Amino acid sequence: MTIDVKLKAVIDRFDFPGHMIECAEIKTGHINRTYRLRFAQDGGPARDYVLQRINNYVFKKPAEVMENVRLVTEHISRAMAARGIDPENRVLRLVPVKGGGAMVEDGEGGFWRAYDFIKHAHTIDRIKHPGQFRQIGAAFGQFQSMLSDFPIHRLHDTIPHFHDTRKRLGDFERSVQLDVAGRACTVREEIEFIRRRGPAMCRIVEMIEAGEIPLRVTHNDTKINNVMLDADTGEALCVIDLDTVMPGSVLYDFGDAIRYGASTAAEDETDLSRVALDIDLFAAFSDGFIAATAARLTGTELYSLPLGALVMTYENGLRFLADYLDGDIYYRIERPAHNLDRARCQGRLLADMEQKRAEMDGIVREQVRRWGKNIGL
Ligand code: GN1
Ligand code: MG
Repeated sequence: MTIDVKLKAVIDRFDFPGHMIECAEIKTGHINRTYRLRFAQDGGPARDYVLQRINNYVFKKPAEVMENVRLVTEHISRAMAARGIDPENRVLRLVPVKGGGAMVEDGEGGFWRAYDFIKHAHTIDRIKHPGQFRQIGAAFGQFQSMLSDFPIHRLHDTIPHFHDTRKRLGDFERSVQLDVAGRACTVREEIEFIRRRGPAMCRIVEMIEAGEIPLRVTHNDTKINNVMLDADTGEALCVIDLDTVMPGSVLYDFGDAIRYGASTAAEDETDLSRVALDIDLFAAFSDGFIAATAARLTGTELYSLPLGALVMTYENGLRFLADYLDGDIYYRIERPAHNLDRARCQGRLLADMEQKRAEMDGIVREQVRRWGKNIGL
């Protein structure tokens, strides 16, 4: 095992038991740098950990990210215990740093943290069958429901205005004007696609401002690969990637999960004829999510869940396109036009959701009636 000396120096500062026998990079996320480490202990079984360098271009205040993670994981552990569930292997657990704390500064401006790897589990990038997506819906729904009594004022806004569509649109227009990579003239159609939908897509922001829907503790990055599934049973074990847990709308969590998981194609599919909303997957996720949250959400929130799917698809499309215009500085890319491919794919998916909006609304109304009938809706 050859390993970078700087990385080794970071690893040595965490209080891992035993000695390291493996270190491999995991390349799933677009933001943080992530490694899987394996430690052997004399006489005991090997144990796995996740080591991550927090992207401090994206997260300007890593200490605040860590505090949010600590508070939220502690709260969820208590909520599980109160419900008779053993939190072991179901909640992220931070590895302590030698001498205290949970974060290492590497002397070069990098911040690192480590978690126990959720045992006997994996993540998936594509849904195989609706039942699997229903489970993931239930997991994100329970996450929401277990945090419903969390004192929201204690959370830091780790990325201010993260899902503020209006602010995102303003930033997008600035990227178009600055055009630092000289690409704007090649994506006129995509820019117009975003602009035409601007007013309608700011609806969630308006609802929050008008007090029509409340702020809640939300995950804000509910891709399916942010849930660890049991390797044998496929059961959803643990919600991960808690860096963007902040005050937000439940519509964002529902919507981002649908955007990614209920698409018939990958987020960066280049053959747009393959990109559509799979309505059966939509119904399955929605069923699991609404079953877990109906008792806690308001009627307006529940009936507006489909809007969340459209807005999150729109917002991710505009963010990918803005990053393409900015010269690919935010998301990790694997090919030159990767961000443009991602943006076009989101556009196609959104156009399909617009066609299927009435159907989505009908499914949610029926599920709310079914799951909400005991709560007077
Ligand atoms: C980023 O790191 P990852 O892949 O979980 C991004 C999300 C986007 C997503 C698009 C902090 O998430 O907001 O929806 O890519 N996270 C951040 O795939 O910007
Ligand atoms: Mg992630």
